[in-house]
Amino acid sequence: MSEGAGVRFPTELVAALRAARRVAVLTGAGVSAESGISTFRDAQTGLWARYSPEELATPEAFRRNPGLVWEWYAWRRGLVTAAQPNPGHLALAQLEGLVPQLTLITQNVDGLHRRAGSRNLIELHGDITRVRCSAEGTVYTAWEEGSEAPPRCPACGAHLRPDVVWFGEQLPAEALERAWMAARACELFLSVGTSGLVEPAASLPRVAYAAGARVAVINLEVAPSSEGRYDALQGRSGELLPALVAAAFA
Ligand code: BJW
Repeated sequence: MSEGAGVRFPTELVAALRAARRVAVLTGAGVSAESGISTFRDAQTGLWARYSPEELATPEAFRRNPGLVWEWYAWRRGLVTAAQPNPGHLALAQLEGLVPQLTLITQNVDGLHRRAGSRNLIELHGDITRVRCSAEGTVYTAWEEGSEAPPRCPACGAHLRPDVVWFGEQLPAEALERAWMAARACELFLSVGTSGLVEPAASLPRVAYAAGARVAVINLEVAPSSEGRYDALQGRSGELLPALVAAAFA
């Protein structure tokens, strides 16, 4: 075992991180939990406790009740704007400067990796701080809230919607292609803070493993779907990621 910041890691994993020329990292909602953003499958609190996120993050929900879905995203946008990157985000940004090529693939829509300084970043599920026209797809980074929810596209008058990927929708093709290439090409793949339930992102660790990469999973709970083939590191990403970087590079 090797140690970093008081945490012990398998020596082979630390050596693999130190030696790797290409590292790919997949993150999920767990990496932002320590920034105070609830994970997707946590019980929701307060105003939104009676709604299931799975039922709101769909095109059908938006068609049925655009005002409700818009307000849910507006509430979440407020939480994200007030949140700060945590030591897990910062460790991944630091790691990008320590390995020859690091590709950070995130399912999160909160922008915290970018705000932490990560640059080679693939946002698979979009960005909650942007909206787009639900009819013609034009993306807006600023818009008038007005009295109506959702507001209307200034160009065509259709409803604006969050610029995120809902269930049943295609992921951005170029982002998905880049993520697949990074998973196939890396020597080490880290999967951090994701339940691994949502496809196609959930397949990325398997793609990397099948292509010969070492795969490590960091999760608060016993690593989901690691099937004994992966290094399973149980704990908070905000503690384990800085400790892993320290173990390999301090
Ligand atoms: C910590 C921690 C700490 C806590 N430290 N850890 C193949 C088979 C079956 C179904 C499908 C399939 N291919 C496609 C589908 C359909 C569907 C799908 O996957 N369904 C499954 C539920 C079965 N996928 C899609 O529809 C995708 N589109 C697609 O594939 O198009 C083609 C197609 C369509 C239809 C059929 C077939 C093909 C689109 C998926 C879009 C997902 N969008 C969302 C919403 C984004 C906007 C928003 O935020 O509102 O993305 S859903 C939601 O889940 C969100 C997340 O990014 C995503 C993943 O969740 P994540 O990040 O894993 O969060 P949690 O909460 O689940 O887990 C958190 C984890 O962290 C837990 O494990 C904790 O233990 C851990 N944790 N604190 C470390 N401090």
